[in-house]
Amino acid sequence: MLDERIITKAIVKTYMDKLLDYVETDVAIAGSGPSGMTAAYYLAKAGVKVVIFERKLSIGGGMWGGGMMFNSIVVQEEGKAILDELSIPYREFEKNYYVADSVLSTTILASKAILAGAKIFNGIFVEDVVLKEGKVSGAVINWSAVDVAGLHVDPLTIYSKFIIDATGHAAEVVKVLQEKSKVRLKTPSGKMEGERSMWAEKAESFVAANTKEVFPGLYVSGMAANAAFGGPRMGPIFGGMLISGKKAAQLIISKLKGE
Ligand code: 48H
Repeated sequence: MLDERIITKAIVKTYMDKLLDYVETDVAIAGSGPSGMTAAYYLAKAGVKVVIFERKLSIGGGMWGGGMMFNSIVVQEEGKAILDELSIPYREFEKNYYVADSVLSTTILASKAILAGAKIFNGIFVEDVVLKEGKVSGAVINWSAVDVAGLHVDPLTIYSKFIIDATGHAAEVVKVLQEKSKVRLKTPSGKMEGERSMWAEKAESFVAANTKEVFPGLYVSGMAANAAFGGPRMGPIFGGMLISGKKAAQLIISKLKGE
């Protein structure tokens, strides 16, 4: 016999316990695209307490869709090591061009991150940050459904030693910080530089180089790094997203260790 009340209690209690556990965390990541999930995987693997808040119900961001909804992704030589490390299958198309199934890549990446210890809260978005004494020290979160319905409902707040803006092209966390607090970012102009038009080769090296702290306590990864620091887009080549996520994790791990 199945008791619906027990099903309800099981879901509500475990969810609330999980959420309460993440009111304080080492790292909060906004967005579960490829860079955010890669960062979460490497952070969790290193024993860092990490949570992802994802606006949509589905994880994966722009990875599912491959290029123009042809559901394959391309990864170049530099990113291949991460595919190998995650045991994501691929085949060589031409020298330096490896092709992977975008659905399998997304699901493996998500499961590896979660199994390594990262928590994902989907259907929740980061709408603002906690800014105290010149440092970003938490995330202000709300249900995506509240936003979609246009309801006037105040958010809740979690504390986090570091935040990664992995929200993709929009760099939403950097944007809200700039717009509300008029802070000077660590970009050339002190403001968000904005994404530039397609140049895959340049964009891929740019994203790796510009995955870094954009403001005390706030890191950027993936397309948010290019949007913040003024890099071009690269289309459906995903090596840079994986490398960027790994780099964001490594930078934060070093900071947490006080290196
Ligand atoms: C919580 C949020 C919020 C918010 C957005 O766009 P993504 O896939 O991000 P990346 O940077 O890891 O990967 C980019 C890649 O997918 C891509 O678009 C490429 C390579 N484009 C090149 C080109 O030329 O076009 O994922 C971002 C995720 C999404 O799932 C959003 O729903 C989510 O972040 N998100 N989550 N709070 N405020 N804003």
